[in-house]
Amino acid sequence: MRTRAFVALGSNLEQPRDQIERALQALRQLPSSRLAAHSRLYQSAPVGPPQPDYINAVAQIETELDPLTLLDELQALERKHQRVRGEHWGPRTLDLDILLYGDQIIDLPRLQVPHPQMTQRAFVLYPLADIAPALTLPSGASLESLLAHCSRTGLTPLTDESRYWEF
Ligand code: ROI
Repeated sequence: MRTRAFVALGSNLEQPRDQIERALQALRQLPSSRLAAHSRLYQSAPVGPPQPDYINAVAQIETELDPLTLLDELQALERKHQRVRGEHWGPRTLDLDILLYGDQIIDLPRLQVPHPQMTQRAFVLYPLADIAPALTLPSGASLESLLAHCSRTGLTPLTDESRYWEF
C-alpha cells in the first residue's frame, strides 16, 4: 500500500544548500517510493545553541516502505552525507526526519511520528505549508492553526516558486 509521508531536511555544515539539493536528488532514488513534491529551500536561524544558519526544506514522498524501513533508508542517506554526529542539538551536515507517515501515530524508541517537535518549529511548518497547506495532523490540528501560533521570524525563502511538483 502506498502511503504519503513528509520528510524534513536540514543542514548547516559543508555547503548546506548543496547538501539539501543532493539529498532531494537522493530522495528521488529511494526504493519503492516516489518524490511527489518538495517545498522551497529556506535559510533559517538556528533553534538551540549558537551555530551557523540552516537550510531547511520539506519533501512529500509516496512510499510503499513501512515506516522503519523508510527510516533505515533515510539514516543510510545521512551517513552517506558524512553526517557529523556531534553534540545534542549541535550543527549537522544532513538531518532527515520523518514528520508524518499517512495518518499513523508511531511511538517506538527509534521513531516517533508525528515528529514530536514539529508543531512548534517554523522551519518545518512553513516549508510544509508550501506543499500541503490544507494538511491536518493525526491529532486533528490543522496546519493553518499551527502556523497562526508560530512566528515566521528568522526564516527566509531562497527560491521563488512556492512548490515543486514532480511528474
Ligand atoms: N534549527 C534550524 N533552524 N533548523 C534545523 O533543521 C535545526 N535542527 C536541529 C536543531 C539543532 C534543533 N536546530 C535547528 O536539530
